[in-house]
Amino acid sequence: MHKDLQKINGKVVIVGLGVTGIACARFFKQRSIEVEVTDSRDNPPCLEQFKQEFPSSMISLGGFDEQMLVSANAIIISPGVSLREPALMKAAMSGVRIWGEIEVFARFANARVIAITGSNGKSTVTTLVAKMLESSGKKVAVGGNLGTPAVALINEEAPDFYVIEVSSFQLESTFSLSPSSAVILNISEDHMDRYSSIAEYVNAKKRVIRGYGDVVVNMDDLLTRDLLYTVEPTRRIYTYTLNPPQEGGFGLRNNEGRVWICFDEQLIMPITDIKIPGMHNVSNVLAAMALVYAVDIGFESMVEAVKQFAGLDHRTQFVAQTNGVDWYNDSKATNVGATLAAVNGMGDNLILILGGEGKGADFSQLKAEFAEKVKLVVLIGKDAATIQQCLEGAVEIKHAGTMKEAVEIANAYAVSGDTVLLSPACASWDMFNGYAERGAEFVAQVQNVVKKSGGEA
Ligand code: UMA
Ligand code: ADP
Repeated sequence: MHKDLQKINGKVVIVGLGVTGIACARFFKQRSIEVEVTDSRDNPPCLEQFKQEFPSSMISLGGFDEQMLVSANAIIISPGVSLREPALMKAAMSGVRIWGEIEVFARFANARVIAITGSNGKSTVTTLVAKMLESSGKKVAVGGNLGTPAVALINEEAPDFYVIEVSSFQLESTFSLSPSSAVILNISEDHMDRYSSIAEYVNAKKRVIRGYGDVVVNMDDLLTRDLLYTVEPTRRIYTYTLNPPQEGGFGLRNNEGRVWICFDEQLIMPITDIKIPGMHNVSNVLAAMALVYAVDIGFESMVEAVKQFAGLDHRTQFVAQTNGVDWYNDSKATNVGATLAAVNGMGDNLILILGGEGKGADFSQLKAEFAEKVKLVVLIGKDAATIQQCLEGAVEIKHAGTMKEAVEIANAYAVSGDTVLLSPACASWDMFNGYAERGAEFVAQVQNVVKKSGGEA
């Protein structure tokens, strides 16, 4: 028996019955460990599925069951649940070990791990890294915050690499992860409804580079650049920057009128061969290259993967053109930093659909950029009034109650040469079941406009 299962030797309580909770339950069931679950919600998303698969397991809903938690041999928490929950703190005080799902993954992973965190770009870089490895013939298991819980990737038949996207929520309760290569892509304010300060958020992110592996450092972000001076000198560091590279690092150089991705002095590929738009995506490509270079993959496979990668849905994704107006879906922009990057990567004459659940962010950071490039902001969602206060005076603002209304307002306002961009800078939970549903609704409404106008999707 695995040494960690021996340690648990009894009942595991899973906290949260979303996709992580049910994946953890399956993981322990396959290893003949009994599970119970508790969730603060009355009707968590995977409840019916869980009842079917675990008919004899205890389920306690509508609050965290303190009795269940203190009597556990181990508690596995979902990322949406903070370690600060009083019932969890009580269990911890009475000596029950509490692991996050990524901690379970770290203890059972049977291959090298590449781990990616950051405020923005995680899913893009995670996917690119997986594609680069696959293009070099490696067997890859990819998941984490991206969608498939990391524990669900663990299989007896080991891949060559696990490539996992990890969020600050997941990292808070991770102790043993020691990736072969890891990166914090960037840090900008996010999840301020969960953290008491940006420092606390940064500390959670920094847990990704614990251990002994190689560290990839973004030199263009003040908060990540700092890692150069804090990582143990025995570890290898690979840097990347949108400026000329540091010695032994990745960067950009001008060559015969074109900008090239370079490693040291070596020209790797011109940035015009990258299909995903904006300089933030060039930065993402550099990060992916550095992560993969650290595990000894050659440039040829990297370049091939980058050239073919057209980007993920809901990330500055082109949707349609109607009467000279371009429509883009950037529903995955769930914080201010992501929206700033998207706006930066676009031309002028923007009409922006913005808003949702603001997570306590400071939206006045958008003011200067919007004043320069945005003609109209259409606000949606719960925190529209707060956002309006922050943007007042910088840009014209209209309000919409639904996505349909927002698209109609944008369409009525737009003229040929304009771009309409859904890039909300907010979470979507107040109106939708996640960013993908929000993006799909936007696309459906744009398609209605296309039909009416006889344009092209
Ligand atoms: N919740 C409760 N009570 C509970 C448990 C959860 O109210 O007892 C709430 C949480 O506060 C949260 C929601 O339910 O609002 C979902 O939380 P969860 O822990 O059940 O989430 P899962 O369904 O397991 O999905 C999680 C990640 N979700 C979160 O971190 C909120 C998914 O990332 C991830 O894809 C999945 O695990 C697999 O790893 C989503 C996300 O929004 C995409 N991540 C945040 C982000 O990217 O910014 C961090
Ligand atoms: P994450 O998984 O961290 O949310 P994604 O790759 O899904 O990141 O991209 C989410 C959004 O963040 C995109 O729609 C884009 O607007 C923005 N973005 C992507 N990469 C970066 C980056 N390197 N810096 C800033 N913003 C970015």
